[in-house]
Amino acid sequence: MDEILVTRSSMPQFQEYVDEIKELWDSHWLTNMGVKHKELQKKLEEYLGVENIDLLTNGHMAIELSLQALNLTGEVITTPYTFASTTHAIVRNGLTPVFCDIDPNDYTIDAAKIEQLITDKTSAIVPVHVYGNVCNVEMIQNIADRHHLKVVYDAAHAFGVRYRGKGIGSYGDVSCFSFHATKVFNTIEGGAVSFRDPEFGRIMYGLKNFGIRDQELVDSVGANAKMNEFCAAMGLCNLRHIREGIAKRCVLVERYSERLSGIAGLKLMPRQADVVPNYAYFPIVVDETVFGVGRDEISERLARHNIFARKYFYPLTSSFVCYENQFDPDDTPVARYVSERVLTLPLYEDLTIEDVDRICDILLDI
Ligand code: T4K
Repeated sequence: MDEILVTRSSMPQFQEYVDEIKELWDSHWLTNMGVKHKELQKKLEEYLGVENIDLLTNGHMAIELSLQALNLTGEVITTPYTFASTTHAIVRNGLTPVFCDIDPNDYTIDAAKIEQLITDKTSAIVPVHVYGNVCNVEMIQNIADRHHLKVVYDAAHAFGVRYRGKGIGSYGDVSCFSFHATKVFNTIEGGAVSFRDPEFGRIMYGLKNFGIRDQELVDSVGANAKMNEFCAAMGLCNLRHIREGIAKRCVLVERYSERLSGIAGLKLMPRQADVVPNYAYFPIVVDETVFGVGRDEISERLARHNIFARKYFYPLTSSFVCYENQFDPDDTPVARYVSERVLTLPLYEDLTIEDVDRICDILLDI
Protein backbone atom coordinates (compact mmCIF):
# COMPACT_ATOMS: atom_id res chain seq x y z
CA MET A 1 0.00 0.00 0.00
CA ASP A 2 1.24 3.50 -0.79
CA GLU A 3 1.92 5.63 2.22
CA ILE A 4 -0.70 8.11 3.37
CA LEU A 5 0.77 11.18 5.01
CA VAL A 6 -1.10 13.66 7.17
CA THR A 7 -1.54 15.91 4.18
CA ARG A 8 -0.61 16.26 0.52
CA SER A 9 -0.24 19.48 -1.41
CA SER A 10 -3.09 20.47 -3.70
CA MET A 11 -1.73 21.09 -7.18
CA PRO A 12 -3.21 22.18 -10.50
CA GLN A 13 -2.72 20.18 -13.69
CA PHE A 14 0.91 20.54 -14.83
CA GLN A 15 -0.15 22.23 -18.08
CA GLU A 16 -2.27 24.79 -16.26
CA TYR A 17 0.77 25.92 -14.27
CA VAL A 18 2.97 25.94 -17.37
CA ASP A 19 0.45 28.15 -19.16
CA GLU A 20 0.32 30.46 -16.13
CA ILE A 21 4.10 30.95 -15.96
CA LYS A 22 4.63 31.29 -19.74
CA GLU A 23 4.31 35.07 -19.44
CA LEU A 24 7.17 35.11 -16.91
CA TRP A 25 9.52 33.56 -19.47
CA ASP A 26 8.52 36.21 -21.95
CA SER A 27 8.84 39.16 -19.56
CA HIS A 28 11.79 37.98 -17.42
CA TRP A 29 10.01 39.67 -14.50
CA LEU A 30 10.27 37.11 -11.69
CA THR A 31 9.63 38.93 -8.43
CA ASN A 32 9.26 42.35 -6.75
CA MET A 33 5.50 42.79 -7.00
CA GLY A 34 5.00 41.76 -10.61
CA VAL A 35 1.80 41.11 -12.54
CA LYS A 36 1.02 37.73 -10.95
CA HIS A 37 1.52 39.19 -7.47
CA LYS A 38 -0.90 42.03 -8.24
CA GLU A 39 -3.48 39.74 -9.80
CA LEU A 40 -3.41 37.25 -6.94
CA GLN A 41 -3.65 40.01 -4.37
CA LYS A 42 -6.81 41.37 -5.98
CA LYS A 43 -8.40 37.96 -6.44
CA LEU A 44 -7.70 37.03 -2.82
CA GLU A 45 -9.27 40.22 -1.51
CA GLU A 46 -12.42 39.18 -3.35
CA TYR A 47 -12.33 35.51 -2.36
CA LEU A 48 -11.50 36.13 1.29
CA GLY A 49 -14.00 38.99 1.60
CA VAL A 50 -11.49 41.43 3.11
CA GLU A 51 -10.65 45.06 2.40
CA ASN A 52 -6.89 44.76 1.91
CA ILE A 53 -4.39 41.97 1.44
CA ASP A 54 -0.62 42.07 1.15
CA LEU A 55 1.23 39.00 -0.06
CA LEU A 56 4.34 37.68 1.66
CA THR A 57 6.90 34.89 1.43
CA ASN A 58 5.22 32.79 4.10
CA GLY A 59 2.78 32.80 6.98
CA HIS A 60 5.51 33.18 9.56
CA MET A 61 6.78 36.45 8.10
CA ALA A 62 3.17 37.63 8.00
CA ILE A 63 2.98 37.29 11.79
CA GLU A 64 6.50 38.46 12.55
CA LEU A 65 6.27 41.59 10.40
CA SER A 66 2.72 42.39 11.56
CA LEU A 67 3.86 42.51 15.17
CA GLN A 68 6.75 44.72 14.10
CA ALA A 69 4.53 46.98 11.99
CA LEU A 70 2.24 47.58 14.96
CA ASN A 71 5.26 48.64 17.01
CA LEU A 72 4.26 46.47 19.95
CA THR A 73 6.08 46.41 23.25
CA GLY A 74 6.15 44.34 26.43
CA GLU A 75 3.77 41.40 26.74
CA VAL A 76 1.51 39.66 24.27
CA ILE A 77 -1.26 37.30 25.33
CA THR A 78 -1.37 34.22 23.14
CA THR A 79 -1.95 30.46 23.04
CA PRO A 80 0.67 27.73 23.45
CA TYR A 81 -1.53 25.34 21.44
CA THR A 82 -0.15 26.23 18.03
CA PHE A 83 2.69 25.72 15.59
CA ALA A 84 6.15 27.05 16.55
CA SER A 85 5.69 30.06 14.31
CA THR A 86 3.18 31.96 16.46
CA THR A 87 5.31 31.99 19.60
CA HIS A 88 8.59 32.45 17.75
CA ALA A 89 7.20 35.50 15.91
CA ILE A 90 6.39 37.10 19.26
CA VAL A 91 9.77 36.29 20.81
CA ARG A 92 11.70 37.31 17.69
CA ASN A 93 10.11 40.76 18.06
CA GLY A 94 11.61 41.07 21.54
CA LEU A 95 8.15 40.60 23.09
CA THR A 96 7.19 38.29 25.96
CA PRO A 97 4.48 35.72 25.28
CA VAL A 98 1.98 35.31 28.10
CA PHE A 99 0.20 32.02 27.61
CA CYS A 100 -3.54 31.79 28.04
CA ASP A 101 -5.36 28.46 28.23
CA ILE A 102 -7.59 27.14 25.44
CA ASP A 103 -11.24 26.29 25.09
CA PRO A 104 -11.75 22.52 25.56
CA ASN A 105 -14.18 22.31 22.64
CA ASP A 106 -12.61 24.19 19.76
CA TYR A 107 -9.02 24.50 21.10
CA THR A 108 -8.80 28.24 20.37
CA ILE A 109 -7.72 30.68 23.09
CA ASP A 110 -10.19 30.73 26.01
CA ALA A 111 -11.35 34.35 25.77
CA ALA A 112 -12.82 34.24 29.28
CA LYS A 113 -9.31 33.77 30.66
CA ILE A 114 -7.59 36.60 28.76
CA GLU A 115 -8.49 39.53 30.99
CA GLN A 116 -6.88 38.10 34.12
CA LEU A 117 -3.55 37.97 32.25
CA ILE A 118 -3.52 41.65 31.24
CA THR A 119 -0.91 43.82 32.96
CA ASP A 120 0.28 47.38 32.33
CA LYS A 121 2.86 45.86 29.94
CA THR A 122 0.34 44.10 27.69
CA SER A 123 0.21 45.52 24.17
CA ALA A 124 -1.61 42.89 22.12
CA ILE A 125 -3.51 39.62 21.88
CA VAL A 126 -2.36 37.03 19.33
CA PRO A 127 -5.01 34.30 19.11
CA VAL A 128 -4.92 31.42 16.61
CA HIS A 129 -7.88 30.15 14.58
CA VAL A 130 -6.45 26.70 15.15
CA TYR A 131 -7.56 23.99 12.64
CA GLY A 132 -9.68 26.75 11.04
CA ASN A 133 -11.86 27.00 14.17
CA VAL A 134 -12.99 30.56 14.75
CA CYS A 135 -11.83 32.20 18.00
CA ASN A 136 -14.34 34.05 20.15
CA VAL A 137 -13.76 37.16 18.04
CA GLU A 138 -16.47 39.27 19.71
CA MET A 139 -15.21 38.78 23.25
CA ILE A 140 -11.59 39.23 22.17
CA GLN A 141 -12.41 42.52 20.41
CA ASN A 142 -14.37 43.72 23.40
CA ILE A 143 -11.44 43.05 25.74
CA ALA A 144 -9.00 44.64 23.30
CA ASP A 145 -11.13 47.78 22.96
CA ARG A 146 -11.48 48.20 26.71
CA HIS A 147 -7.74 47.78 27.33
CA HIS A 148 -6.46 49.50 24.15
CA LEU A 149 -4.79 46.34 22.84
CA LYS A 150 -4.10 45.32 19.26
CA VAL A 151 -5.44 42.00 17.99
CA VAL A 152 -3.35 40.03 15.49
CA TYR A 153 -4.95 36.76 14.45
CA ASP A 154 -2.84 33.83 13.36
CA ALA A 155 -5.19 32.70 10.60
CA ALA A 156 -2.68 30.26 9.09
CA HIS A 157 -5.32 27.49 9.14
CA ALA A 158 -8.34 29.60 8.33
CA PHE A 159 -8.16 30.27 4.60
CA GLY A 160 -11.65 30.89 3.24
CA VAL A 161 -13.38 30.49 6.60
CA ARG A 162 -16.35 32.83 7.06
CA TYR A 163 -18.01 33.84 10.31
CA ARG A 164 -21.42 35.52 10.51
CA GLY A 165 -21.27 36.27 6.79
CA LYS A 166 -17.85 37.93 6.88
CA GLY A 167 -14.44 36.70 5.81
CA ILE A 168 -12.44 35.61 8.85
CA GLY A 169 -9.67 38.04 7.88
CA SER A 170 -11.92 41.00 8.54
CA TYR A 171 -11.80 40.51 12.34
CA GLY A 172 -9.13 42.09 14.54
CA ASP A 173 -6.49 44.59 13.44
CA VAL A 174 -4.63 42.10 11.27
CA SER A 175 -5.03 38.48 10.23
CA CYS A 176 -2.08 36.41 9.05
CA PHE A 177 -2.63 33.61 6.54
CA SER A 178 -0.27 30.82 5.50
CA PHE A 179 -0.21 29.56 1.92
CA HIS A 180 2.32 26.83 2.67
CA ALA A 181 2.31 23.63 0.60
CA THR A 182 0.46 21.85 3.41
CA LYS A 183 -2.44 24.28 3.61
CA VAL A 184 -5.97 24.26 2.16
CA PHE A 185 -4.74 26.86 -0.35
CA ASN A 186 -1.07 26.97 -1.29
CA THR A 187 1.32 29.13 -3.26
CA ILE A 188 4.12 26.56 -2.60
CA GLU A 189 5.45 28.80 0.16
CA GLY A 190 3.54 31.96 0.85
CA GLY A 191 1.40 33.97 3.15
CA ALA A 192 -0.60 37.15 3.46
CA VAL A 193 -1.88 39.74 5.86
CA SER A 194 -5.38 41.16 5.73
CA PHE A 195 -6.06 44.51 7.39
CA ARG A 196 -8.29 47.56 7.33
CA ASP A 197 -5.95 50.43 8.27
CA PRO A 198 -4.16 51.77 5.15
CA GLU A 199 -1.32 53.05 7.37
CA PHE A 200 -0.65 49.49 8.53
CA GLY A 201 -0.52 48.49 4.85
CA ARG A 202 1.98 51.23 4.09
CA ILE A 203 4.27 50.17 6.94
CA MET A 204 3.96 46.47 6.07
CA TYR A 205 4.80 47.14 2.43
CA GLY A 206 8.00 48.84 3.60
CA LEU A 207 8.88 46.02 5.99
CA LYS A 208 8.54 43.36 3.31
CA ASN A 209 10.77 45.26 0.87
CA PHE A 210 13.77 46.60 2.81
CA GLY A 211 11.88 49.80 3.65
CA ILE A 212 12.34 50.94 0.05
CA ARG A 213 9.82 53.61 -0.98
CA ASP A 214 11.57 54.60 -4.19
CA GLN A 215 15.05 54.30 -5.63
CA GLU A 216 16.43 56.98 -3.34
CA LEU A 217 14.19 56.79 -0.28
CA VAL A 218 14.51 54.03 2.32
CA ASP A 219 12.42 54.94 5.35
CA SER A 220 12.32 51.80 7.51
CA VAL A 221 14.63 48.92 8.49
CA GLY A 222 12.72 46.38 6.46
CA ALA A 223 13.31 42.72 5.71
CA ASN A 224 12.76 40.89 2.43
CA ALA A 225 9.47 39.03 2.49
CA LYS A 226 8.05 39.50 -1.00
CA MET A 227 6.11 36.72 -2.70
CA ASN A 228 7.74 35.85 -6.03
CA GLU A 229 5.92 35.48 -9.33
CA PHE A 230 6.15 31.67 -9.52
CA CYS A 231 4.48 31.34 -6.13
CA ALA A 232 1.82 33.86 -7.09
CA ALA A 233 1.22 31.93 -10.34
CA MET A 234 0.72 28.73 -8.33
CA GLY A 235 -1.76 30.64 -6.19
CA LEU A 236 -3.70 31.82 -9.24
CA CYS A 237 -4.00 28.23 -10.46
CA ASN A 238 -4.95 26.79 -7.07
CA LEU A 239 -7.49 29.55 -6.46
CA ARG A 240 -9.41 28.47 -9.60
CA HIS A 241 -10.04 25.09 -7.97
CA ILE A 242 -10.41 26.07 -4.33
CA ARG A 243 -14.18 25.60 -4.06
CA GLU A 244 -13.94 22.12 -5.50
CA GLY A 245 -11.02 21.32 -3.16
CA ILE A 246 -12.88 22.42 -0.05
CA ALA A 247 -15.98 20.50 -1.18
CA LYS A 248 -13.87 17.32 -1.48
CA ARG A 249 -12.48 17.87 2.02
CA CYS A 250 -16.02 18.33 3.32
CA VAL A 251 -17.06 14.90 2.03
CA LEU A 252 -14.04 13.29 3.72
CA VAL A 253 -14.64 15.08 7.02
CA GLU A 254 -18.27 13.98 6.96
CA ARG A 255 -17.20 10.38 6.45
CA TYR A 256 -14.65 10.53 9.29
CA SER A 257 -17.29 12.10 11.55
CA GLU A 258 -19.92 9.52 10.61
CA ARG A 259 -17.58 6.63 11.33
CA LEU A 260 -15.84 7.95 14.45
CA SER A 261 -18.48 9.91 16.32
CA GLY A 262 -19.99 8.32 19.37
CA ILE A 263 -16.91 6.14 20.02
CA ALA A 264 -16.21 6.34 23.75
CA GLY A 265 -12.82 7.94 24.41
CA LEU A 266 -12.49 9.62 20.99
CA LYS A 267 -13.38 13.31 20.95
CA LEU A 268 -14.03 14.96 17.58
CA MET A 269 -14.24 18.70 16.93
CA PRO A 270 -17.80 19.96 17.12
CA ARG A 271 -19.13 22.01 14.20
CA GLN A 272 -19.12 25.73 15.14
CA ALA A 273 -22.29 27.80 14.81
CA ASP A 274 -22.40 30.62 12.21
CA VAL A 275 -19.16 29.39 10.61
CA VAL A 276 -18.52 28.38 6.99
CA PRO A 277 -15.61 26.00 7.61
CA ASN A 278 -12.69 25.03 5.36
CA TYR A 279 -12.16 21.47 6.63
CA ALA A 280 -8.45 22.06 7.08
CA TYR A 281 -7.65 19.37 9.68
CA PHE A 282 -9.25 16.38 11.37
CA PRO A 283 -7.89 16.12 14.92
CA ILE A 284 -9.09 13.50 17.38
CA VAL A 285 -8.42 13.70 21.11
CA VAL A 286 -7.92 10.27 22.65
CA ASP A 287 -8.78 9.57 26.26
CA GLU A 288 -6.77 6.41 26.93
CA THR A 289 -8.61 5.62 30.14
CA VAL A 290 -11.84 5.26 28.17
CA PHE A 291 -10.67 4.20 24.69
CA GLY A 292 -8.26 1.66 26.15
CA VAL A 293 -5.34 2.66 23.94
CA GLY A 294 -3.48 5.96 23.92
CA ARG A 295 -2.75 8.47 21.15
CA ASP A 296 0.86 7.32 20.68
CA GLU A 297 -0.11 3.71 20.24
CA ILE A 298 -2.85 4.62 17.75
CA SER A 299 -0.27 6.61 15.83
CA GLU A 300 2.13 3.64 15.81
CA ARG A 301 -0.56 1.20 14.73
CA LEU A 302 -1.52 3.45 11.83
CA ALA A 303 2.16 3.78 10.91
CA ARG A 304 2.39 -0.03 10.67
CA HIS A 305 -0.15 0.30 7.87
CA ASN A 306 1.88 3.08 6.23
CA ILE A 307 -0.50 5.76 7.48
CA PHE A 308 1.22 8.70 9.11
CA ALA A 309 -0.97 10.87 11.32
CA ARG A 310 0.67 13.76 13.19
CA LYS A 311 0.54 15.21 16.69
CA TYR A 312 -0.50 18.73 15.73
CA PHE A 313 0.10 20.33 18.27
CA TYR A 314 2.44 18.52 20.63
CA PRO A 315 4.45 19.66 22.48
CA LEU A 316 2.95 22.99 23.52
CA THR A 317 5.17 25.82 22.32
CA SER A 318 5.60 26.79 26.00
CA SER A 319 7.36 23.41 26.47
CA PHE A 320 9.85 23.82 23.64
CA VAL A 321 13.48 23.20 24.58
CA CYS A 322 14.39 26.65 23.28
CA TYR A 323 12.09 28.13 25.97
CA GLU A 324 13.25 25.80 28.75
CA ASN A 325 12.47 27.06 32.27
CA GLN A 326 10.72 30.15 30.96
CA PHE A 327 7.11 28.98 31.01
CA ASP A 328 5.07 26.46 32.94
CA PRO A 329 2.76 24.26 30.83
CA ASP A 330 0.72 23.64 33.98
CA ASP A 331 -0.46 27.25 33.71
CA THR A 332 -2.51 26.11 30.72
CA PRO A 333 -3.92 22.74 31.88
CA VAL A 334 -6.51 22.36 29.11
CA ALA A 335 -3.91 23.03 26.42
CA ARG A 336 -1.62 20.54 28.08
CA TYR A 337 -4.38 17.89 28.29
CA VAL A 338 -5.34 18.26 24.62
CA SER A 339 -1.76 18.43 23.40
CA GLU A 340 -0.87 15.18 25.16
CA ARG A 341 -3.84 13.37 23.57
CA VAL A 342 -4.33 14.85 20.12
CA LEU A 343 -3.73 13.08 16.84
CA THR A 344 -4.41 14.74 13.51
CA LEU A 345 -5.63 12.22 10.95
CA PRO A 346 -4.75 12.43 7.24
CA LEU A 347 -6.87 14.90 5.31
CA TYR A 348 -6.32 16.35 1.87
CA GLU A 349 -8.25 16.77 -1.36
CA ASP A 350 -6.91 13.67 -3.08
CA LEU A 351 -7.57 11.38 -0.15
CA THR A 352 -10.33 8.95 -1.09
CA ILE A 353 -13.37 7.80 0.85
CA GLU A 354 -11.80 4.32 0.74
CA ASP A 355 -8.67 5.71 2.43
CA VAL A 356 -10.80 7.29 5.14
CA ASP A 357 -12.64 4.00 5.62
CA ARG A 358 -9.36 2.11 5.89
CA ILE A 359 -8.07 4.56 8.52
CA CYS A 360 -11.33 4.30 10.46
CA ASP A 361 -11.31 0.49 10.20
CA ILE A 362 -7.85 0.36 11.78
CA LEU A 363 -8.95 2.74 14.54
CA LEU A 364 -12.14 0.84 15.22
CA ASP A 365 -10.33 -2.51 15.21
CA ILE A 366 -8.26 -1.21 18.10
N1 T4K B 1 0.86 29.55 12.35
C1 T4K B 1 0.33 28.32 12.37
C2 T4K B 1 -0.78 28.04 13.32
C3 T4K B 1 0.82 27.33 11.50
O1 T4K B 1 0.30 26.09 11.55
C4 T4K B 1 1.85 27.65 10.62
C5 T4K B 1 2.39 26.65 9.74
C6 T4K B 1 2.37 28.97 10.60
C7 T4K B 1 1.82 29.89 11.49
C8 T4K B 1 3.48 29.42 9.72
O2 T4K B 1 3.11 29.43 8.37
P1 T4K B 1 4.26 29.17 7.23
O3 T4K B 1 5.40 30.11 7.54
O4 T4K B 1 4.67 27.73 7.26
O5 T4K B 1 3.58 29.55 5.94
C9 T4K B 1 3.89 21.94 8.49
C10 T4K B 1 4.04 23.17 7.63
O6 T4K B 1 5.38 23.30 7.14
C11 T4K B 1 3.66 24.45 8.32
O7 T4K B 1 3.43 25.42 7.30
C12 T4K B 1 2.37 24.28 9.10
N2 T4K B 1 2.03 25.43 9.87
C13 T4K B 1 2.47 23.07 10.03
C14 T4K B 1 1.20 22.85 10.80
O8 T4K B 1 2.72 21.93 9.25
P2 T4K B 1 5.69 20.31 9.45
O9 T4K B 1 6.98 20.54 10.10
O10 T4K B 1 4.72 19.38 10.06
O11 T4K B 1 5.88 19.94 7.89
P3 T4K B 1 6.35 18.59 7.20
O12 T4K B 1 7.45 18.92 6.28
O13 T4K B 1 6.58 17.53 8.22
O14 T4K B 1 5.08 18.21 6.30
C15 T4K B 1 3.91 17.63 6.82
C16 T4K B 1 3.27 16.80 5.74
O15 T4K B 1 2.85 17.60 4.66
C17 T4K B 1 4.19 15.78 5.11
O16 T4K B 1 4.11 14.60 5.85
C18 T4K B 1 3.65 15.63 3.72
C19 T4K B 1 2.98 16.92 3.41
N3 T4K B 1 3.74 17.77 2.50
C20 T4K B 1 4.81 18.46 2.97
C21 T4K B 1 5.52 19.30 2.15
C22 T4K B 1 6.70 20.07 2.66
C23 T4K B 1 3.35 17.89 1.17
O17 T4K B 1 2.38 17.25 0.74
N4 T4K B 1 4.05 18.71 0.35
C24 T4K B 1 5.12 19.43 0.77
O18 T4K B 1 5.71 20.18 -0.02
O19 T4K B 1 5.02 21.76 9.30
